[in-house]
Amino acid sequence: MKQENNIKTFSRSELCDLVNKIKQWGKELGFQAVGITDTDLSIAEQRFNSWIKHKMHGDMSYMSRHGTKRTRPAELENGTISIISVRMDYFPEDPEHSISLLTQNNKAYIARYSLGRDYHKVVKKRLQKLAKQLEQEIGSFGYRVFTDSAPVLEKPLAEKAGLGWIGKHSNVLQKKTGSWFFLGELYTNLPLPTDEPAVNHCGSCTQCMTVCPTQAIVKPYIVDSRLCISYLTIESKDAIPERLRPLLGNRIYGCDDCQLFCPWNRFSQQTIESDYFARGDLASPELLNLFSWTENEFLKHTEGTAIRRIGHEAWLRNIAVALGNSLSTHPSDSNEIIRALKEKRADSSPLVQEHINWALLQGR
Ligand code: B12
Ligand code: SF4
Ligand code: SF4
Repeated sequence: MKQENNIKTFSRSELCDLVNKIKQWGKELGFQAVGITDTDLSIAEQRFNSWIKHKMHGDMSYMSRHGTKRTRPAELENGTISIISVRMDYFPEDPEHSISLLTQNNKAYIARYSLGRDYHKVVKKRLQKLAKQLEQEIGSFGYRVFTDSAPVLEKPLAEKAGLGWIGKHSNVLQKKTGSWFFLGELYTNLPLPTDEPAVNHCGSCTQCMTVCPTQAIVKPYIVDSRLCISYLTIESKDAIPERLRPLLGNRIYGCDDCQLFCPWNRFSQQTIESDYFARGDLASPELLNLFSWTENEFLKHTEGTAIRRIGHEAWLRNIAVALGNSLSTHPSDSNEIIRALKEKRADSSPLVQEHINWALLQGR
């Protein structure tokens, strides 16, 4: 915990007033929803352990490394008894444009969450402000802020805090706004009254499972990362398994299909955060242009975005696969693509060369 534990004793009504203020401040700071929950994640813990046991985290060793700290918040931050869970919307454009991009073989599809400023920075900064505001109100208290930055089980916490339910695609979504939002948390040692958990409204729908290009949602609510395009293009440093490459289409960084076609996302709103608007030409970029970037150009164009984290090698690996897919589906556009692939092959790493060789074979 960041601060000494120095809290006075509050009455129930003082705590209720405090929660109302926290929610109000959260909204003023740009969070679309704020909820409170306790630290009991016992059901999620069993599900999480089963997911790890079945090795569905692939090579994300950070998911299995922390023992029970992820599922028992007080083991991660001593003294934690209440968690403030927040939601920040990020969808930057008209969803129809995103859907239409998926069918344009000369364009690249980049997950919509990553087109603007890296959310880790934006959400964390706002949460720090929320904590400071709370501190001004009640004096020093114990807290720590997170957004995808430590072993925290963000989705089950958000569901318990009433922010939305975990859908069959495993993301948190809400009836009025869909799922296009980030989550963040403020762990505290304050005995705050908790909100009611969200109720599941997936019903008999299985749309996300049907549209998933790689069938990564192996059962309702269970995503096998090893099949998920988000994992293959962002988290994995290795070769993309050959049998999955044709299924990636033009998705070169992350994937949104399970959300793009979810009926509840019909009601989603475009974000009001200009930080999440697409930088430069990232919203509908040409594959060949992105493939031509040198490492320095890659670093320059992706500065401040989450995309930068994958590095230039994985970037080229992913685009080579998309170019191969373009060759196989639209052979008439092949000359320029073949030339670009051959040119890049000469000074690429063995990993990228192997993906380029695969791509060239798709044109035959
Ligand atoms: C690891 C990780 C990934 C991995 C694994 C995905 C996954 N499903 O876990 C990969 C790289 C594939 C990934 C991809 C994406 N991610 Co991610 N990811 C995480 C991370 C770091 C941990 C998630 C985790 O704990 N997974 C462990 C498994 C066990 O959890 P789970 O799949 O959710 O399983 C739970 C439920 O399904 C449920 N469950 C299981 N069985 C059953 C059965 C029943 C009946 C029920 C009701 C429930 C249930 O219990 C499980 C345990 O809680 C979080 C940040 C964080 N620290 O929480 C972000 C996070 C989940 N990711 C996020 C995002 C935005 C994405 C992408 C959309 C990015 C993109 N566009 O490419 C995709 C979505 C892919 C998908 N369909 O899940 C957001 C989601 C926001 C939201 N609205 O929910 C998070 C919360 C980051 C953030 N701070 O905003 N991600
Ligand atoms: S992100 Fe894409 S690959 Fe992953 S589960 Fe969703 S639709 Fe499937
Ligand atoms: S597509 Fe259907 S099943 Fe999947 S999360 Fe949305 S409502 Fe639930």
